[in-house]
Amino acid sequence: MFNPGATNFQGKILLLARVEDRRGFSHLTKAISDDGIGNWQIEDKPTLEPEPDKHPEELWGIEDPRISWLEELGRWAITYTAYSRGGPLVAMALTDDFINFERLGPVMPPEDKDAALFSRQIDGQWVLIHRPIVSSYVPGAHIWVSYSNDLVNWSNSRVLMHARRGGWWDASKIGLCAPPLETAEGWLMLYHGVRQTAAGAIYRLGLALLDLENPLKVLHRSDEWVFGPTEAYERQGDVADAVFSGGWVLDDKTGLLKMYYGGADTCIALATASISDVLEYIQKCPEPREERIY
Ligand code: BMA
Repeated sequence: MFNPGATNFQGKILLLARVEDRRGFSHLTKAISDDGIGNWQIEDKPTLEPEPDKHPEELWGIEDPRISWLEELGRWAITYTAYSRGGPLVAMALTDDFINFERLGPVMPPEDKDAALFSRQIDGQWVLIHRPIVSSYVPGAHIWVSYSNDLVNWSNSRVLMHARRGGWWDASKIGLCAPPLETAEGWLMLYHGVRQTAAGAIYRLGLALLDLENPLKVLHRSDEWVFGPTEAYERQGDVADAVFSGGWVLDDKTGLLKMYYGGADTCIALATASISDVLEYIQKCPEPREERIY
């Protein structure tokens, strides 16, 4: 089990975990805990399974969910990677109860993943963050946004944030982690950056802060990674040296941010931070400057 999405649900914390079966295909299984720390009730059957007969794009499984509570709809949206014959793509499902799911099907063609919705409409439109692999003409994999009126048809796609190049920790490939978190200071964005080394890739996490009314405006971006593999369960496993988060949950009363993440594509772990510390940190980070990127 690894790479879960996370949300508040009926006063508890619900994770939708990626479970990889022995064929190598993934499905999603929910786990619920009162405090989000211990006593997880893990469903003994898959909660959301690939349905390749009805949804051919789910042929080789469904992976890496992100969960967004959509204020205007009063429902949760789950964006996940469907592993199709043509490569990974972004699919979406809606739910009221995490028992029944309304699948909307593919919303982005392959190759595309690491998608999540902003929790409310901006200027009357839904906004999706995603990470297409665009073309061999443009090096690197960058974070994009697209806009929609109906959650199905997406357009007006543009780059939100570029992967850096050269020696940076987030050179060549970046992607959204947990859905952006709305704060008074802006949308807090957690993303992963991939560094290719002689020994393989290292997946680490960084932060950015986006303007509340124009999320294309990146106010601050961390130059340094803020979370990386250090513990044995993050350094050793199916994929070494990978921390990969798909969900975080803020306790409004205490200000404690709980970040759930996959360790080495093998286990699920939890890290916490105080939201005020995180916001203080990101506001001290520089504004992104393109000349520093290229
Ligand atoms: C990414 C995704 C994640 C995975 C990570 C590290 O590309 O496929 O599911 O956790 O690689 O292997």
